[in-house]
Amino acid sequence: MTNEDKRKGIIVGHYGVAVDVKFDDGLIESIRVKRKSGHVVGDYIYMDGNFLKRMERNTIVHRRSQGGSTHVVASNLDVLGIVVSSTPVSPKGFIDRTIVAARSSSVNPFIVVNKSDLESSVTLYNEIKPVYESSIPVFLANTIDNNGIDSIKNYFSAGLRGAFVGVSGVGKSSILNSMCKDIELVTGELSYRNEKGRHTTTTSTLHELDTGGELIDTPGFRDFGVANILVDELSEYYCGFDNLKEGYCKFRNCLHVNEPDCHVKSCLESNELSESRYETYLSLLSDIKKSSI
Ligand SMILES: Nc1nc2c(ncn2[C@@H]2O[C@H](COP(=O)(O)OP(=O)(O)OP(=O)(O)O)[C@@H](O)[C@H]2O)c(=O)[nH]1
Ligand SMILES: [Mg+2]
Repeated sequence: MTNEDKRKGIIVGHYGVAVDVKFDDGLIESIRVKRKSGHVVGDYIYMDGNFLKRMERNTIVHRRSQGGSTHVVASNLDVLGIVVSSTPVSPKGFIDRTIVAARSSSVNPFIVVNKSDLESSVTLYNEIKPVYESSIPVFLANTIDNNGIDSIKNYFSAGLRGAFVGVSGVGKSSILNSMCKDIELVTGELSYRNEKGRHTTTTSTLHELDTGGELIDTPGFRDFGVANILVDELSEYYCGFDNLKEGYCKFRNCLHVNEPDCHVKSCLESNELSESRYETYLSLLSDIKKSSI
């Protein structure tokens, strides 16, 4: 039997020693795997006898945990949805780090500001929108009256495959439930004590949307650290340098810190680049330097 004839599918759920595979004939089956198989939701697989074999990945999004270990969030994505809300608050720099992680994996990031029924989330949206909207899509939505949910569905309807990432409690699972009537993910109240999420979702799962496209719900985490990129790659992916007027730095591997004839620094001096965007870049640069030591 050639590889062409083997049963193929995609991993749609991951449960430690077993994965749920949706085969090309539409059937979903649970298949046992080794605990540290390294498979993730989004992986294309084929069956070799009773064994599941992973095919080469097109895209891989990595995340560094606070403990310093690297995780694969999902594979074979077109887009990555960064979900935030006014409560719980996401860590400083979270959006920028996640954008860099997505872009460095050739995955297009977008932002969803959820809980627009809360005035504080609308304020957050008004802060975020002018910074990012010229580079990536920024949506405002809520799952109470579902305002804004159709725009996210339209975005996916071209047949995109994406994943939602964000801290626990921002409403990733709730948005998925609102996007498709067949999806019934468990959602959880915030803790009364500190208004943080309770890590309700514990495994990643992939869902087909009835209006087109596929979306992976992922467990919330405390922060999204950038992994597997080099310091001189950062400015290529950083959101804020991409719309600067045409120009070149003297050195090809310029880090835009102290180098002479730096185009980014000249844009900063002429106020084309804001101080705060530049400072966020410097803090990401410092994070990446530290993590690569
Ligand atoms: N006010 C308001 N609350 C919302 C909205 N969307 C979700 N919530 C609430 O936020 C809480 C967390 O929602 P979840 O969907 O479980 O959040 P999550 O991001 O999936 O959290 P984890 O699975 O723990 O990562 C729940 O109490 C939801 O009812 C919204 O648009 N407005
Ligand atoms: Mg969830």
